[in-house]
Amino acid sequence: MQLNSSFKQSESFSLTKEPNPEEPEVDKEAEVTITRPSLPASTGEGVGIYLGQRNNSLAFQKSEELQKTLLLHRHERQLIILQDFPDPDALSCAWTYQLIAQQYDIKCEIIYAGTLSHQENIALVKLTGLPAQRWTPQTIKGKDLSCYQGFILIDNQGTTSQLLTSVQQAGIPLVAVIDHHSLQTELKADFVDVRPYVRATATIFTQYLQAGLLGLDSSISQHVKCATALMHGLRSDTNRLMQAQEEDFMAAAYLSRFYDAQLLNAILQANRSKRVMDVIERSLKNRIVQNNFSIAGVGYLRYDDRDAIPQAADFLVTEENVHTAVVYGIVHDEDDELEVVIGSLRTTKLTLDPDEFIKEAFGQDSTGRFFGGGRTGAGGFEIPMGFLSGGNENSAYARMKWEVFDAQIKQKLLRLVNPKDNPIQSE
Ligand SMILES: [Mn+2]
Repeated sequence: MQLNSSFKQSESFSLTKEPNPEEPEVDKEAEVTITRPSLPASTGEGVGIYLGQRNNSLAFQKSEELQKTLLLHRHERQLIILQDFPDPDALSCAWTYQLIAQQYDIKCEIIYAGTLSHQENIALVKLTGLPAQRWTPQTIKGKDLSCYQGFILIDNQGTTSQLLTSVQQAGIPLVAVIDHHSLQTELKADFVDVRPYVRATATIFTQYLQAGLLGLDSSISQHVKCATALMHGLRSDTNRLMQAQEEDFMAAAYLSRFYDAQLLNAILQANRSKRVMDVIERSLKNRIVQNNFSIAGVGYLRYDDRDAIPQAADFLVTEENVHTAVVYGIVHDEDDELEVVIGSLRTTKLTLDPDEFIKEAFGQDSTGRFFGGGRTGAGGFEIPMGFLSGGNENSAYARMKWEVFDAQIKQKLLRLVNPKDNPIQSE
């Protein structure tokens, strides 16, 4: 394969030649749930540079391994499974994988069970033509899965997807896992590249591109759009590069040769819907502040507006004397009477590990699975309501149900926020 030769090139890690000057601002983070990214914290320049070099060689090694895996799986059909509410990092990487795999005559479908909720994610998919499809747990049951020979997990390890069980039950083998959240469980796959110290999966995928797995070409519109999507993913997982480390900057520098700054700007300019604004308003009205934590329950919201929760948390954490915000609500899917409590945490406190905090606050379900987790600065949780789902035509019942969940979540949070206080009182 002609790709082999390009592995030799170290040129690909050199600096950009035609930088795209415009750096658009404003970037709201899309939600990321579950799992943890432990971080490295390089101190001192020498250490940083050393890590950088070592990581480059790991990146090359992993790229070679991935290429071998792709060769073994030529002519297959594969499913790329994303988390239920995919974020730009996941979406852009899945697309990149699809384009890389195409060269080996591997046909991939990118699927997710939930919805594209954040206005920027909708804009990303629309404006770039990103080929992701929504398959609900019902849809997948009606599909003939026997035509797929493998599945891939990208930017997740299967713990945040409702589709995993169906795919496993159909006997489809896991071919590859590429992620930057910390390892959840031992995963049996032909190819595993899980690097928790990397801030975005988009960085890992950009390194594959640099290693020659796909030669980007600025004259191919799809490549430009994919590079733009990767840039968006990278920026959004690093808080506009503010939490980026050397590797992420190197990746962004490489992408800057190909991405379309105007297109990225258009994606970032996507406006919030009125309903999202209303949820943010509710979070402001309902918040209680204790010990620099701002906590707000926002009641019921529609499935499509789920992303209003992290956006409200992003907003609440900007208040003076607040370092951490937690916003939660009951998200309901009218179609199948499904209800789930969804929450988001945002923190600017360096010593607060969102993953630890959420795991400690909410614990595990009966199967030992945590209700949530996080990465640097952000975390999320999902608590299924099971038997208590639905029945909301009865408004007294709906209100009572919300009050119980609201009180329980506050208790659990305040126990950590304010261990000595009577946890139920609010200020
Ligand atoms: Mn990510």
